[in-house]
Amino acid sequence: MTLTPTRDDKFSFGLWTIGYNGADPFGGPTRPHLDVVEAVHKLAEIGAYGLTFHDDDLFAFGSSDAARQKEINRAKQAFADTGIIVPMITTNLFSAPVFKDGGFTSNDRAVRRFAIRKVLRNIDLAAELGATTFVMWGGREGAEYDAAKDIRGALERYREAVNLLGDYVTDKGYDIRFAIEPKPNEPRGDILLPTLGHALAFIETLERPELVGVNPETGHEQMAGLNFTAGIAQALYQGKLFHIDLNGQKGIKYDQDLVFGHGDLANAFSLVDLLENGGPDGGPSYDGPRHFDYKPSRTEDAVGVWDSAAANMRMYLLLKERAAAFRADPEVQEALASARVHEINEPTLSAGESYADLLADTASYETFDTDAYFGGKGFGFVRLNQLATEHILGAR
Ligand SMILES: [Mn+2]
Repeated sequence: MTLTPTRDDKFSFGLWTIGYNGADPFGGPTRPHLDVVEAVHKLAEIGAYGLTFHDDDLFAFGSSDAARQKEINRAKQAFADTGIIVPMITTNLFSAPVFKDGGFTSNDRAVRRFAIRKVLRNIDLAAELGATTFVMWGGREGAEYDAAKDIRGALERYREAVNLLGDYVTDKGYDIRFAIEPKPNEPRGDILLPTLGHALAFIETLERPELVGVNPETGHEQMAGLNFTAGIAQALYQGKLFHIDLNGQKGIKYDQDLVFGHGDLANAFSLVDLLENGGPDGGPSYDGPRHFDYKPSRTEDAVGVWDSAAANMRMYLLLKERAAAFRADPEVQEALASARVHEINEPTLSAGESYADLLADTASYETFDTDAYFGGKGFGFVRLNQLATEHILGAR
């Protein structure tokens, strides 16, 4: 297995990631602006296949039509020159002051109408550039104060907006699906649809639920103290993993956007194992972009930016190689069998068996000796986890 990224690995980066200038709430930029043409050429050079962006990453908010078109044309030329594609586009409904109380769910109706128009314009651009996924991160859709936001009303407005977008892509015949990106907080005190589970439940209320899935981000789920791999497994189980944002986070604190694997390494390993080996035939369970939504730390210079971009891809490939070694290890296979991991896939009732049959089965209850059943024998999960950890460390 090679550790050199190729286009077949489907690694993509947001323009706002490599283009992050280092500004944070406590200090200004530490790096100059990164031009899109340079970004595209550099991404092609290091082995990525895709670039993603918010409208405002490419052309400043409020740009004239001519200025907007000029930047689109420059980017298109760079895509044509390098073969870099645009798998996903997203709309910025959070930076401009007009969105200070949100876009789709601002208490102000005129802002909500403006927000939908901004998204529709960007969907047209997505279709023009061949993007098939449209991500919706509602960073300002939320509140700091319970009395300031009618949550049920806000969810209804969110639903109204997403239903309208579904009508739009359907009427236009666009090959575009939507992916909601949950986040619990930051920049708002509390954000609507704070976790993957909230988003999955919301999607089922939509008029076209088949058009809408999720774009979970490692750090966002971990900010809520949740297990990212387990959440991704549920999104896959429900056929809703439309896109994924990979990065690193160290526990419940501000959104760190570290390099993938530089946060919870063990969870990053189980995630890559799930994505690459969790399919029905033991192959990949997800075939979309491996998209990095990280930030090169504010301490880094231009060399550090590209070193960190490359580090994301190398971490993914290293973990993919480690996961393959884990799966191929006979001792791991024996430990998995001994831990009875695969037995969870056996239905609890036999084919054709009813609850009446279960009630009539005295061995299942009346004579089932719960005290003696395991005979003191354990599952061996710790041994299995030790083997996984040794593979992560390269000790096996
Ligand atoms: Mn983040």
